[in-house]
Amino acid sequence: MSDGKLVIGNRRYSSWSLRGWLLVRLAGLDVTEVVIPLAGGVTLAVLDATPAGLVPYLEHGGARIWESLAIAEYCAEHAPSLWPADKVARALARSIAAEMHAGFRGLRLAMPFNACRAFPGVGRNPDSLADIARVEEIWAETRAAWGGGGPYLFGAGFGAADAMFAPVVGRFLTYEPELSAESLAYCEAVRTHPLVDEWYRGAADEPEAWLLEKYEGIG
Ligand SMILES: N[C@@H](CCC(=O)N[C@@H](CS)C(=O)NCC(=O)O)C(=O)O
Repeated sequence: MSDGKLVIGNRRYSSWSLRGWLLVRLAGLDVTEVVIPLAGGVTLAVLDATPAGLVPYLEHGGARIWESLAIAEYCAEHAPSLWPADKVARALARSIAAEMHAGFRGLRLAMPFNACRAFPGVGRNPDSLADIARVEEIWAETRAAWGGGGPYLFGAGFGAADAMFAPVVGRFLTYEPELSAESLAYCEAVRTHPLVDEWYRGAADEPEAWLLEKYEGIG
């Protein structure tokens, strides 16, 4: 018997669920996964299953946790290495994770997450391009300061900050905006991480009945 449940949206579309799922898996929490196909707006089954009407939602050992950053903090209580050990690096990791959580609306709106499609060149507008430039700045500065020991933002370990940016990598792979060689290398490192790859394989296996024209008829 598991210690709780993780409610997520379907893998093809649910960028926030990818964050929560990665965090829970990285922390090694033993939970039953409940996957709800998203309706592309308000999903009644999500409203029924979660306190805030949003996925991801985690119940574990008597705790109820929603909002991706809160899930990150809860998971880090079980796996402290999700955040960097150095206090200064940890402050930066939390700052960029929070910036990701709170912002980048232009990017989200113009380039909706779709783990199974390629829409190269679509979605470029001043807002999305400004967000992409900021993401690249964050990645470059973080890796320059802390990433020397490996391919991820803070080096060798895929941590909470990487989990927060994983769906952005997914968007970049789908919409193929122009990126620096360094950003492309980071995208490759994230995409080939075994857990991210597991998510993508799961997305490819989802039933056709879950496809939404809203996210498939782009471009
Ligand atoms: N701020 C929330 C955002 C979660 C969110 O917007 N999730 C979307 C799916 S990716 C959702 O549940 N939308 C409602 C729906 O599709 O019914 C978090 O950090 O977890």
